[in-house]
Amino acid sequence: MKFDRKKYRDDTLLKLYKRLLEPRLIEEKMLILLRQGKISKWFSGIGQEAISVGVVNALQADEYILPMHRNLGIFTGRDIPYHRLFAQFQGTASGFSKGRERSFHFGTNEHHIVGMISHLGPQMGVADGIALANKLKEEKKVTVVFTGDGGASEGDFHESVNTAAVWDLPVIFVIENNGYGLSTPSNQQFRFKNFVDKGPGYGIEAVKIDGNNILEVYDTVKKLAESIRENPRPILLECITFRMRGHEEASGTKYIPKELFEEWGKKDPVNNFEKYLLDETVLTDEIVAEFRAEIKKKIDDGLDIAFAEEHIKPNTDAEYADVYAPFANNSFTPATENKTNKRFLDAIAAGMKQSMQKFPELVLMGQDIADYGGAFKMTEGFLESFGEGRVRNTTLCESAIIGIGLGLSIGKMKAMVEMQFADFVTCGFNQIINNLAKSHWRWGQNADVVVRMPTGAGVAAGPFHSQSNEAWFFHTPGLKILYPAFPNDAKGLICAAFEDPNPIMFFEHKALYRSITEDVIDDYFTIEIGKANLVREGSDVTIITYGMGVHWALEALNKNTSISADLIDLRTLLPFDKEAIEASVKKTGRAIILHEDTLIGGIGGEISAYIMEHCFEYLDAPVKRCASLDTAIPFAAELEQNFLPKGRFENMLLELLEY
Ligand SMILES: Cc1ncc(C[n+]2csc(CCOP(=O)(O)OP(=O)(O)O)c2C)c(N)n1
Repeated sequence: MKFDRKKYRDDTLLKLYKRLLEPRLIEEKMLILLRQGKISKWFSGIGQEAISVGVVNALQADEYILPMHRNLGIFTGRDIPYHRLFAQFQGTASGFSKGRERSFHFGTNEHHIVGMISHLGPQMGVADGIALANKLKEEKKVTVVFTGDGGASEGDFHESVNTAAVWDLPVIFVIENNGYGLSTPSNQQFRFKNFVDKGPGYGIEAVKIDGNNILEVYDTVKKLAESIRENPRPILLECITFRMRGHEEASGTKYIPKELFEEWGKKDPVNNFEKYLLDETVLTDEIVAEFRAEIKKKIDDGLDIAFAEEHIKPNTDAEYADVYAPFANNSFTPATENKTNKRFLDAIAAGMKQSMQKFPELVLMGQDIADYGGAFKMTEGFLESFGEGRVRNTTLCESAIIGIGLGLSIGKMKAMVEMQFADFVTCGFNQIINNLAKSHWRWGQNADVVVRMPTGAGVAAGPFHSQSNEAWFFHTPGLKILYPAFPNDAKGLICAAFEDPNPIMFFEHKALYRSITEDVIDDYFTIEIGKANLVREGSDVTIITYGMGVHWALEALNKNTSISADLIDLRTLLPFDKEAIEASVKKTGRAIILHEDTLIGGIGGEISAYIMEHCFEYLDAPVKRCASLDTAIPFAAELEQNFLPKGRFENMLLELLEY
């Protein structure tokens, strides 16, 4: 291995050497502890350390790094106290995730590190978001994100690199090409020869280096970072390396030819650099011994502290307390009661506009939302008012864009992501369910993202432009779901959504956009999240519904004026207003839940169960559910009407009253 020290001084070389020893010595200790049964699992980065160590030392301390499972050197390089790292590995309290997460799956803003989620690829979208925040604030910072050669097969790689390319985001995508993804060799993973070949395909620069050569990594990243800070753009950095141990310790290495270990053993990043420095007389045997002893002592001291720490005592209240980031949820009362008659769509747009004025850190993202004004023209005129930095036309990359939302939060900004149709959220599902929803609970990072979801049927648009998919999110702790039925509520709730620092799925029924109007408060105001609205008051039955269901129920009640019903518009589905439901059902003794979504696994099931458990003694009849057929949504208008519950609701309501 050839080292070129360029103009780097001795102390720089010595520092790099010492930094390189840290992950190696920690890992050697971990392997012993693993054999002794003192730790449970270990993903080894032995043989690949020069990449992490080169990268972290080439960056400024406040530049974010998003490492993967073999990048211990990033964590040591940011001077995380060893005992905290070890506590994290052991799942004890002085780690970074209150025992909720494993080894490297945590972030720490104090150290400007965002750890991975198991799914690997989503990390890259988050890096784009941090880079976007830096770029919008003109902070001249670079963000570095890691992926393996296997993880780079994921769609997230494409989406994130492509979006970074189009938006000139200051990100270095480091690909640690170690030839394997678990047991799968590269030739079963991809056909191209080098990742650098992908650079021109995305219209960006790409650089390939020897990942085992610490000086090459350090020097390359230093130069790239300097250049990117001045001239923001993404760069692919392919680091050729090899994993000297199994995917994780239990999985062995039988599937890798022995010769490869021999060949790469000779290219060991630590031994080679050590030899080079000894030859150059930068290093002496005494210094080697001194560094090793010092690090070993640090390791032993850290382990003593971490192992002495008590196991976490479960406290259910504490577990629940972190599901959401704290939010006062106070309603903002409007300055005046002045109102203007507005359509549903215009009410939301008005709320968004006032939120953009209130929060200069709020960024809107979505396909065609800029010049074109969005598929439904929700953001018409926004570009002119707020500029292309904050009103962003996105690539057709839902996953990357939602990941960018989380990255913006890490960069202390706020995001709105418009799904062109709620149906397309499937392509960003992973980011919502696993990243946005869980990151506060996992390591205290909120995801200040509102995902707007134009939803619902009734417009004969077929199976992929009409779905009601709120129930998919209802089952995910950490999300909030808002679903207004009236223009004024829509405005108050969209403003509340931007106030709330948590990830919010905001459902807007497309068929309501232009079909209903209401007097909407002109000034900025919010409606409390989690509070239902009693739209009609009665005594014989409780109708619980939301969205279009509220209008169907009103139609049925207007037709059957003799029915005395409480009509509850939930407005917030998660967390739903249990008190309002309980109070009403205890009064009426009968309940029917109506929703446009399909029946099985729908929100009605949960509400019904809640009523059974909490109001059983008050019920005079079984709780009914009225929902769409359990099929996909058909295209032909007649079939669609048959699918929807509207035509069945009145009968079910009458049956319930007669029970
Ligand atoms: C979406 C997803 N699919 C599968 C896995 C299981 N898995 C974990 S690591 C891994 C291999 C990753 O290979 P690579 O990205 O090359 O990184 P390396 O482990 O070689 O460092 C696989 C298949 C996963 N974590 N996430």
